Amino acid sequence: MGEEVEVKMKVKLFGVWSSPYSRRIKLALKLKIIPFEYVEEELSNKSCLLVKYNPVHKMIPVLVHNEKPILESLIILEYIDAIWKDHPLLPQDPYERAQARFWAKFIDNELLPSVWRTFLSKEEEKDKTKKEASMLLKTLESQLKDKCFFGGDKLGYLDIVANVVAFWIERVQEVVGIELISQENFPILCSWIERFYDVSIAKECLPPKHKHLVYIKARYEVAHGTNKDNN
Ligand SMILES: N[C@@H](CCC(=O)N[C@@H](CS)C(=O)NCC(=O)O)C(=O)O
Repeated sequence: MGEEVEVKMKVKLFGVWSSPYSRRIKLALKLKIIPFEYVEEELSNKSCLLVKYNPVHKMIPVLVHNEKPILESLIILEYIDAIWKDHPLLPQDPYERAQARFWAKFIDNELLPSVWRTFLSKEEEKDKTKKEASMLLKTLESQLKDKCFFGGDKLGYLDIVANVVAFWIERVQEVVGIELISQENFPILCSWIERFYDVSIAKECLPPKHKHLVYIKARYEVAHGTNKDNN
């Protein structure tokens, strides 16, 4: 018990409830059964601690382990996997590991910006941006081949990175009214999403749907310049 408390004191996660990036870290810590203290940040009023730990970008998530901050969700996932060896997240094979890292960067640097562009696009650009995002989603889907998860039989590193595809895109498209992922167009990806949420820890980590939809709507209106307060 004493040891448990001590470990708990050592690991802190600074995050935001709605962030898919914080969710990656929460999910990894829970899958590895690592006790941690969660600190909810307010991005419009960032805490001194967040700014102290991440003075360069002042962004969440930040993992603090033994008072030392680790930044950037993909780097934090690798750190967690390197420190806590049980329930490995990254593949053990060096080639597979390199592949997982490649696809994680693909999601963050290519797929997500393209999806966001589609959701924010003007009427005349919608078809073009949607086509581009769909192509990138197809490319990602092709990585599943006949596997249950991107990581193989078990939910792993790339599944955690892709959690944003599993819940965020689905919810944003509901708010925005642009259908990017459907059972018809992406049957393999949709089956993966179902399997993802059959994992109880992954389901537990989901932001509450109604609260999340309200939040996405407000963010979308601001980003799209349609918020009444902005006019
Ligand atoms: N590349 C970063 C992205 C994290 C990110 O975008 N965090 C957002 C919240 S979802 C943030 O902290 N934004 C700070 C701000 O809006 O000032 C990661 O993977 O950790």
